[in-house]
Amino acid sequence: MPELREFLRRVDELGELKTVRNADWNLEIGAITEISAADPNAPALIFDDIKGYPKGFRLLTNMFHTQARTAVALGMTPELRGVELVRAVKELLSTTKRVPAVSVGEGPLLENVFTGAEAGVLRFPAPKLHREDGGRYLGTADAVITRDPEDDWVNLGTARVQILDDKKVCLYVSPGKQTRLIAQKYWDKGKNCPVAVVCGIDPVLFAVAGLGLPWGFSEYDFAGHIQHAPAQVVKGKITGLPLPASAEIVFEGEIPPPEIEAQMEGPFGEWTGYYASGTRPSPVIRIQATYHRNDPILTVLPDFKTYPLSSYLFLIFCAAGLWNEIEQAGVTDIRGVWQAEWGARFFTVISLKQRYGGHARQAAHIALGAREGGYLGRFVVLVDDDIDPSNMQDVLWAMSTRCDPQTSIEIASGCWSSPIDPRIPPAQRAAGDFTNSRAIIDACRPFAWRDKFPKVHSIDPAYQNEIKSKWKEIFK
Ligand SMILES: Cc1cc2nc3c(=O)[nH]c(=O)nc-3n(C[C@H](O)[C@H](O)[C@H](O)COP(=O)(O)O)c2cc1C
Ligand SMILES: [Mn+2]
Repeated sequence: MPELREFLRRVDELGELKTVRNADWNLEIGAITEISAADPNAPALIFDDIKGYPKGFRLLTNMFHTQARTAVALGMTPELRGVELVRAVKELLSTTKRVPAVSVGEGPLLENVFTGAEAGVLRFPAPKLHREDGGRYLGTADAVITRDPEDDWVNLGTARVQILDDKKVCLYVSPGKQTRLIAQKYWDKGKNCPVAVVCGIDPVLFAVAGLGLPWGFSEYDFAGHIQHAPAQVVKGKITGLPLPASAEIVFEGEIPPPEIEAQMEGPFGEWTGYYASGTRPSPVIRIQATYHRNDPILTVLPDFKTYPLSSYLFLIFCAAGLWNEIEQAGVTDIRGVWQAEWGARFFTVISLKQRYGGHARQAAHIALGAREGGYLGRFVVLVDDDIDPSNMQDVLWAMSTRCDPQTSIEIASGCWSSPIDPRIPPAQRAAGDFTNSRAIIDACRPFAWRDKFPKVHSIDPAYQNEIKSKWKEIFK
């Protein structure tokens, strides 16, 4: 899948694109998106004629709200669903090759370039999404581009970007993220870190910028692998960083060491449905250049309590990555991994065909200890292979009927969480301890007496079809 605009054409063909006119960036775009997002089949929304902005300066929300759109964005067939979609992404992730970006002289991104006094971010209709947000966010569905000054590779990571004024933004980058580790290398030498931020972004680049790749593995190279074609880049005029040639909106600048300048970032309504990370002094970017295509599209990914997971993209990548991590640890017969729409990484389900006593628990323990899959979780539910892990009705039935709380629930503590975990107690938060506990809920039939477990009664598919065709009028 190449450009955002091509993706939108395909989404439109599926009948999943709607245009909204005359909305205000101040709360209305957020509210319209929040109300529409309560419907699991909500279309992608293109906002145009945004109050105070020229016609054509557009904004996109609900990009990956359905599994069909997520599949299309990844160049897959829109019919893929649930575990099958996770399996396809898992294949992509496990056959990783580096496909380096290629430099091109020209690209639509260069249609409008502003440097020096002309550069500024208020020309874009950045929304204030939720009432108590600390301000307008230009970067939500974005990628922050930096270059490692020692090993000379280019990193892309998604991090939220809040506007301070026309020439300055601040960003929230969690400890340990590569974007932060790279910036720190410049800061340690007393230098400013050169940076570019893409905030009107192609779907695949957005997908990979949110992934945890190994140190030294450029997300550009990974995007090339996923889209089966190298990413095309143009050279940034200020930083020399490679910018995606078909991006909608990019700005360049530098991040001074936080000892020199830091500003309060947040609060921001997070994907958990809470304002958990609050406000804290954060690095700023001094803007030096802005780029945009004609009639640019700002990509926006707001999160809401009514449907906290406003993106299937990350749910599916996360589940696929965890599935690979479990298999790489040598645990076989995993039939599917899923993360609940209403809990995302806090609620993981693993379905497997049990082969020996302890098999299911092994899978769960790896889920807790895995580098990516083990981050920011809470519940890991184990189910047998007759349960579809992406079907919460099935999963709750298995939990209700196969799990004995006293013997089937296991608790682990001191696990890797994050400041955005709303359940970190205040004193622990103040002490900078962002660990939490996890429950493994074993909802598999106990292996030793699985054959004595009461038989399931449900209609078999063949008889079901026979009855359906015999009584067609009833089952229309
Ligand atoms: C939609 C979305 C928003 C995110 N926002 C942030 C953020 O504001 N700050 C942050 O540190 N990580 C955020 N993340 C997680 C990082 O993008 C993710 O951990 C990524 O692997 C970081 O890449 P890096 O290690 O190359 O910097 C977000 C991820 C997604 C998908
Ligand atoms: Mn990275």
